[in-house]
Amino acid sequence: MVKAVAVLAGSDVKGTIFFSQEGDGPTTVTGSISGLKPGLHGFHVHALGDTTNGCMSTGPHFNPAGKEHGAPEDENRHAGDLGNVTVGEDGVANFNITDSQIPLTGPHSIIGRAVVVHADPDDLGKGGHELSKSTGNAGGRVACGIIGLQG
Ligand SMILES: [Cu+2]
Ligand SMILES: [Zn+2]
Repeated sequence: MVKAVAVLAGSDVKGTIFFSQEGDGPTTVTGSISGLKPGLHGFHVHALGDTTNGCMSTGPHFNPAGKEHGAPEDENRHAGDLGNVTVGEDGVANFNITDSQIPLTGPHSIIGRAVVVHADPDDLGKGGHELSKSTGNAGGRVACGIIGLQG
């Protein structure tokens, strides 16, 4: 079992996101994020674990296969496309995601990259906006954390 964690520590938004993978199986992503406005918020793995310029320097969505932006269940998606998290009226999102394209080992490992939560919903590539096929038009990067190995 390989485990990883990312801590989101913004001015208002806070959260901890846990990743685990057994062998070559899918990766489980669980966590809680607070301080967001209620509704859907885009949630992705971005390519770089670089926060020298805040979340802006984490690069684009992790996309080792050179595909278009999509929904987690789509064949044509970025590996980092985890869809949306749903925030309740209390400003908290709790989630449990299982995904096969974000391994914690091997050449396409997400260790050392970043997880980013956005201001707006991810349209999953289907919104018809000029940004739909690259970012899901999910708006600003509200909070991010670098994915690091956990013992
Ligand atoms: Cu993103
Ligand atoms: Zn994407």
